[in-house]
Amino acid sequence: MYRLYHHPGKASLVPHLVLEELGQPFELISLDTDRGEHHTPAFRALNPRGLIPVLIDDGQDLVLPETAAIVLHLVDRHPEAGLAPPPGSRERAIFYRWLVFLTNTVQAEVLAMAYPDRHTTQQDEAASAAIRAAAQVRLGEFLDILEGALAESGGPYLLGGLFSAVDLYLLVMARWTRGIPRPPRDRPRLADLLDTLTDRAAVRRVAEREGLDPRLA
Ligand SMILES: N[C@@H](CCC(=O)N[C@@H](CS)C(=O)NCC(=O)O)C(=O)O
Repeated sequence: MYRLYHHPGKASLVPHLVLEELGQPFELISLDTDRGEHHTPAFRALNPRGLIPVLIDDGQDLVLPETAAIVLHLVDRHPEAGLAPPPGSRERAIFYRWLVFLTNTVQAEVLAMAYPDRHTTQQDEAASAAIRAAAQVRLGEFLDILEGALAESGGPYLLGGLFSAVDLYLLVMARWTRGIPRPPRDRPRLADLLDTLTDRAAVRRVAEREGLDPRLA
């Protein structure tokens, strides 16, 4: 049995989508981040950084923070679901490329945009606004790279004809960047992919469970 610490719309949305697509039984444990429930000693014992998500895999006596690590663990535990190409294959290498790009480049930049005060020692609004604006420019460039990847793969997915967990990661990053000056849907291939993903029954169920707009991004 899996248990996922989550808060609607946060990074936990990625493994929530993966678990639903896998069709595996899981339990959601909601943390109210507005009330600081992710900073309790009990939760920090699971993740010293006090960040969501954390996955508990009872079957393996495993406590696993970090979104990308959780995604990799889940797709490897359930290879029959085909949410990632087989390890060692050329396609798996491309899967790694986009997973790492999404987590350590796109997601990191979104955090700079969302929490600019954590990226400067100058606690004034002008410094935060400058950091936010620069992050939005870079995010626009990253979305262009993803649009190019869809052109190169032939689409509709990042791995061409193969739907995989990196598309679900991309969906959440697109959701988080939907408010920037040049949002993901300004790019035709990304717009088509987002429509394809939000049409999926599992994605709709997750959006409803988290109380999110079914369009998500
Ligand atoms: N590298 C971590 C980052 C996780 C993260 O930033 N989680 C955010 C939610 S999107 C969080 O828990 N924020 C609470 C806070 O910063 O106080 C991962 O990918 O799991």
